[in-house]
Amino acid sequence: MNRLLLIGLLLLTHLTFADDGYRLWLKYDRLTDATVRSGYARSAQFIAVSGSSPVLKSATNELQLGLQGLLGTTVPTLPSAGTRQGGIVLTVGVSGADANELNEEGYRIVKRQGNILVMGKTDVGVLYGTFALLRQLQTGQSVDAINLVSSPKVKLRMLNHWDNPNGTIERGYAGGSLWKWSELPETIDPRYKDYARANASLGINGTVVNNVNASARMLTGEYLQKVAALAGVMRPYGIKVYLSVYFAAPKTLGGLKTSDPLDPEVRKWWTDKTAEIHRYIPDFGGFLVKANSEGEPGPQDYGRTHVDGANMLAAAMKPFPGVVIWRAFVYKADPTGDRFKAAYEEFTPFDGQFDPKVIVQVKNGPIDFQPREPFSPLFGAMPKTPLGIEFQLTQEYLGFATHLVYEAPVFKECLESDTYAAGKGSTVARVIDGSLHGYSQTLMAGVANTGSDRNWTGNPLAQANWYAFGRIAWDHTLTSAAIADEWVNMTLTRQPQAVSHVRAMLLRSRDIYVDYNAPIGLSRPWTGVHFAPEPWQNKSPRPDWTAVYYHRADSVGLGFDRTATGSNALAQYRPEVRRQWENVDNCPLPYLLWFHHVPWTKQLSTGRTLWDELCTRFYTSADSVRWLQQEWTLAKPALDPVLYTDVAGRLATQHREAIWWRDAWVLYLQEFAKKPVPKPFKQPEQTLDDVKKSVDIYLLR
Ligand code: BDP
Repeated sequence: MNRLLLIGLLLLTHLTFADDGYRLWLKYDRLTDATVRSGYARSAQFIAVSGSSPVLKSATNELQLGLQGLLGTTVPTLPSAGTRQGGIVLTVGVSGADANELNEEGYRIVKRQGNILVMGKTDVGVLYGTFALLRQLQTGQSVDAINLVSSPKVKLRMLNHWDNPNGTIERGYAGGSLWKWSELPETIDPRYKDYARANASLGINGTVVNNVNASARMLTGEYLQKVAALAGVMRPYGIKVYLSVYFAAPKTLGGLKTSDPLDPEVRKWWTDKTAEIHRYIPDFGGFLVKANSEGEPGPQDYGRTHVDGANMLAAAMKPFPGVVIWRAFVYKADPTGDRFKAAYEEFTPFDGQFDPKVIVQVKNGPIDFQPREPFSPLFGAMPKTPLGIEFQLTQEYLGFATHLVYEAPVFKECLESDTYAAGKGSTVARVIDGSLHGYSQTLMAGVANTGSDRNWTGNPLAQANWYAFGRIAWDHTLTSAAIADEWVNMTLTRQPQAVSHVRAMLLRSRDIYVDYNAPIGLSRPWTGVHFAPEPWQNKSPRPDWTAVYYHRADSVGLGFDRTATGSNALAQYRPEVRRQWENVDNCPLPYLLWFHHVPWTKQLSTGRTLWDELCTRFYTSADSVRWLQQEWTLAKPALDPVLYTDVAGRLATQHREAIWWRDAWVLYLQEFAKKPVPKPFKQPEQTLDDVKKSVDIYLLR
């Protein structure tokens, strides 16, 4: 009996204290520093809120929840502050100087007449301000003279879920879909609300709930009811719901003879369907379309163009505020072509021809979410078309849920690249936020890394990528380090030493991964599952679905010549950009093999030959995973033990797999380079055949 009691108690302690990661960065654990806590408590004696919209209710509830957790006291809510001081006042509607610098979703937080005022032009602005105030408290900032002004730089900040109606997720590594389609609309999982809270805390205001490889089923009345139920949960958090659509739905679902976008019956079908969607979801966000890409149907099946397809949907959307997001991720099986050039070739001729409701969504790089890519040349080449950007949070090419890769530097690197589209300073960020070409439809999308795992993202540290995406979509000038600091403080620990260890890990993680995976501008060393090393892979119905197509290793050297002597993809960039990359002698190393076929013996800017440089990177990066492990251990005393152990296990696996990658690359490339592994590194213990066998086994079904 006593034993049982003891086990029960132990279990209870475990349940109470173990951090399962569910609360993400909205943990609101009690502040341990009593002075800080009582300082905050003096400024948060009440919450005054005039108005009762559902969004304001969300703000008030969140503030109460947060203060209750952080301060340990229940804070009363009043309809107005009256003459009282020492509280937090949520106010919709700003005028005069307060209104300056604020757009419709922005907020201003000031200390005035003894109260903290959270103001916005709209209730959603106040909601974002509330989360910003909570962030200040969570990260231990003073609120005595608080003065914050912030407005989102991009209008549509959204997650793209690649979730299927059968509950699976394409490229999902954190369990099944969040959406329990079979239970909807009757059963509303409380998790939907927590998802909405997490997104709203970052300013994410849109969610595409289904896969771009869309099922027509999502457009049936049955599913629209389910989607409407989700929209009902999202609405009080300022989030609109969008749908990916299957272009051939008029035929497969509507029973028409064609899905030709110029056919009157097809146009009517979409017009009626769009109206029907709005009967279920009056504030529907819009459509996301993958057309004529990787086998998906599209207007080209009928001899029509992307413009015909997109504008047809835009016409159907005309009576409503929603948008049509048309993806530029297209490439054809062209044995002589260069996949790098495909999207630019297909889309630039249409610049200026899309309906104003259309936004063209472009992946950050020209190929496909590789560990490191140059920015897509489309960003510098479509001044008359609103372009949105698409990043991938789910780590399809970044080691799934095992390897640690903090992606803020991936986003920043692309956004800070200069396209020179309108002279120096024409960064991708300024194209995307509309300031360069003056468009008002602006969009940043992240392919979600969320799933049904209790901690949402599989690897608990991958939550930082969701967080970073949202923060950057709101304000692309935030630094990777500042975002990492916020996230670690809010999510893992506020102990300064531990924060600095974890911050260091996050900030170096992407470069470490790149160096054992695809260093110096290599890409796609894998085919099928996008995880195991397969640089030798040379068989496929399409040349651009082999690994050798991308790295072009031969007895002379390595890399894809995209200069004028090769595919000339570089000609798709402005001359200023081209000049940075076209000369093999001064092309920055991160992009070298993207643009040049470099001899093994060529001396690089580091003083090493290409072969030696590659080996140095493969070996030191695999060793650096050990460093990640050490940093994690140093942070251990300040971390939740369950979370610590979870991540420690993943890092150990990452180390083993980094060596797997290193050996695969070194042994494979050595066949061409015919050189020894340079000292002090040692020749791998296994042979190329050993590694190939291990990969074959990994890929066995
Ligand atoms: C590729 C993925 C594939 C997606 C495609 C896309 O492997 O699953 O459907 O991108 O973005 O990276 O459409």
